[in-house]
Amino acid sequence: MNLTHIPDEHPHGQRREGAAENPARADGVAFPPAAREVAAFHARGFLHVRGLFTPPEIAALRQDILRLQDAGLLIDLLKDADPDAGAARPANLQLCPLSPHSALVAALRWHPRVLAVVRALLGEPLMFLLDQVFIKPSGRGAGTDWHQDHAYFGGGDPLLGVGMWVPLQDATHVNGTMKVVPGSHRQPVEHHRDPRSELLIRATVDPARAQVIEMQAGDALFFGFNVLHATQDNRSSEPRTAIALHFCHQHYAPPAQWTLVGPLSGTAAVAGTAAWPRALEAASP
Ligand SMILES: O=C(O)CCC(=O)C(=O)O
Repeated sequence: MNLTHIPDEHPHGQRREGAAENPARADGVAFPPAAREVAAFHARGFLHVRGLFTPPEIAALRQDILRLQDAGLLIDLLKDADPDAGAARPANLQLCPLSPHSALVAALRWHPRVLAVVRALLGEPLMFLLDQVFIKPSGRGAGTDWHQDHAYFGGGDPLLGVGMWVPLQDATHVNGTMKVVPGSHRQPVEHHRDPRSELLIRATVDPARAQVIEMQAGDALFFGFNVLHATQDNRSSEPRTAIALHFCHQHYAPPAQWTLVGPLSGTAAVAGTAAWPRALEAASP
């Protein structure tokens, strides 16, 4: 695919980093993505799908994540960054893997609309790799610096994997939404340790290449394992929470330390597709 023909403007109205404040709301594409939108994913490396989840689904996920946060299960990836800063210290809270702690999240990989999008992007048989949650507390929530997920995963064919990022409230340029570098999915770049954290790595990106993806609760952003992405600080008065699930094609060939779960198709899917409505019903008040 010739990346030199990717137009500068995103066709769905997402703004480029550095554009004026109060940008037009990003609108993404409707479910199910059309063939040309799948082709755009392969050209750019990402796809913003609007309204993939219903408000009750998002509410149930939010409630379940709050339960895990209240139980003290999330760790602060920046806990050693600035020990003298006290309560105002920047924080980037994470729990990974997430599904061992949540039957609802464990069923999310079987959500029929999720599987339909991932199948359209990667083909079959599909496998599941991992899931996690990120919470940026209000006011002091620190963005996650530029990186490619493949740099963490350390193997496999990155073009055969896709992450799904799901904000559990609207995600804006104020509360720390996702930024991506269109077309970065074919080229691994060098990463270095993020000096703020024992666990994070980061890459250097020219901000002019970045696109800010603003999303409404219920939307999902799909992006390839080598897409350069980052989130912004949370400058709002509410926490910003997002969960991320990673899927791959069975031919992904991960390094030995990873265990793929699946396939999420064939006979397993017959039982699997019942998992989401059942878990949602059990989790709903
Ligand atoms: O939600 C965030 O702040 C970071 C998400 C991220 O970097 C990822 O899902 O790989």
